[in-house]
Amino acid sequence: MRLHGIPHSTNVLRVALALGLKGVAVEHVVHAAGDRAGVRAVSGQELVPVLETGDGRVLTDSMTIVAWIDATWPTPPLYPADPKARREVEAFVGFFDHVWKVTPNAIDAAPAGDPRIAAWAAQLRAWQHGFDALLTDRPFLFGETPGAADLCAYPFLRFATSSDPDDDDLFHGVLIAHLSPAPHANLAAWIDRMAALPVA
Ligand SMILES: N[C@@H](CCC(=O)N[C@@H](CS)C(=O)NCC(=O)O)C(=O)O
Repeated sequence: MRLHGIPHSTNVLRVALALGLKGVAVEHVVHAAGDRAGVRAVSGQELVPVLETGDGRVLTDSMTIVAWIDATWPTPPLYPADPKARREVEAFVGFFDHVWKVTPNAIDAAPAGDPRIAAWAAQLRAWQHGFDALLTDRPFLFGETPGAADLCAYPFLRFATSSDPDDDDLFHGVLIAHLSPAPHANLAAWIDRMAALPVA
């Protein structure tokens, strides 16, 4: 299998964590962030991650790939077996990708001084209370073991506590500027817990 990415990619980290938890090895193909020709040649589109599964399939979209990994290597499970519990995790993933992520992207796209930025930033700070509450009395967002919700959110929320000095991605700069775990002790401890997980 080959996993196509770019340096510091949040969405690629989701897949690398899923493979790491499953103990599955992958060959990383790292493209320059500014040159997507190789990604386009493999997948017909420009976003990473792209996973070549080794049997002729080419998968795109990080959480689609995570669901495929979970179905292909069921142990340890990333989605709950119970259908209602699975639906809750899928709803979280939908919220994160189609609601939460819109906010830092909007800040990133807005011109400096845009009056809406303060409200978006306040929304990002407020959502941290929700993540912190989900982590009350349990180590991971939906239970005792890391799962799809954790893989989905961690690569973004980790910017509350750490960043790579070589990472010049402006979107990540928005996360660094507007996320802060203080006073969210559960969230900060979860970020540390997630950072210790194996990454393929
Ligand atoms: N929904 C996609 C989003 C993928 C995505 O936005 N990837 C970023 C890297 S983390 C990217 O390739 N961005 C390039 C661009 O926006 O031109 C997924 O979850 O995989």
